[in-house]
Amino acid sequence: MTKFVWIDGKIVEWENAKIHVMTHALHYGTSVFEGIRGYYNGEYMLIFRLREHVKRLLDSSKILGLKLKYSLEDIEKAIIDTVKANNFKENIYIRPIAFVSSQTIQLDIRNLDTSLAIIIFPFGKYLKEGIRVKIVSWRRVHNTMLPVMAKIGGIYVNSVLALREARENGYDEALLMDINGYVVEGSGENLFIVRNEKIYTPPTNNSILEGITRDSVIKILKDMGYEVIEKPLVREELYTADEIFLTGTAAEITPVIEVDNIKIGIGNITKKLIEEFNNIVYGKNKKYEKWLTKVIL
Ligand code: PY5
Repeated sequence: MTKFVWIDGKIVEWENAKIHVMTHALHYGTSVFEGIRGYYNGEYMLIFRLREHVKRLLDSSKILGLKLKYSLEDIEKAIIDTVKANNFKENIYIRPIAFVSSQTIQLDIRNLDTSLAIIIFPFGKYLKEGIRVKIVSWRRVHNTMLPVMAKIGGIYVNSVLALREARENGYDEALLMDINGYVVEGSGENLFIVRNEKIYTPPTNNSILEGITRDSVIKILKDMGYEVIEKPLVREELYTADEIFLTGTAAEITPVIEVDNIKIGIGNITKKLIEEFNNIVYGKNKKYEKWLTKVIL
């Protein structure tokens, strides 16, 4: 359905957005990417927290050591141009990806070429409303092993294996523990729990991706008058939680209804938060308008 893809400064037709099999990133996972949502409100497209996503793409590139030829402003403009070119009048997902594009087996990437592509497609729900999760046996790679704060392609093998284990056991999503046995995040989502009216989420030094939805949700909850505490979480705190939800660009705010076969209710805080989040992303809350980039189609 997508007509146009942006690649290295040009907008090309979907069929022509191709790379060679010897591309470095295909062999070694040397890519960094973003996932961004665009919400269509019937009149125009609202891109959620575009600047923060592009900034994280640049930070990920810096951590991996990719030399991008484009500035923050260049990439923002390229994304907006690609949104306009495709002209989707429905909700979309935006996937910018920078990757080592040289055709070589060399591991030394210092002098290799980097390409940037921007792919856009219509996108609805990623997970169902109310999911069953399993704390899987694969551990989240520790940030002394790989820089998990960067959204690097290769690191996602960790998520792929975790999700496969959960799905093969009949669950919808995986939760991973870190090397120290703290439950830290989902295969593609950050974790929040509500216990005794307080809200907890693992801190960024717990080998998590520093989610932009996580940051948004912390701000929204605080504005709603709740206390949000960043602290490591053990399995038993999840089993005895009043509410659990996952956050992410794809997952948005997804309530968890079961952890390892233990039932958890969808409570009022989660419900109120989802309602508030939906208002915000569709531009119905003036206070958070700064999070939205309006694109007239
Ligand atoms: N943790 C991991 C491992 C993630 O992959 C993601 C996002 C998040 C947390 C949440 O980050 P944010 O709120 O900034 O999106 N995952 C991607 C997404 O687009 C890919 C999912 C398939 O949601």
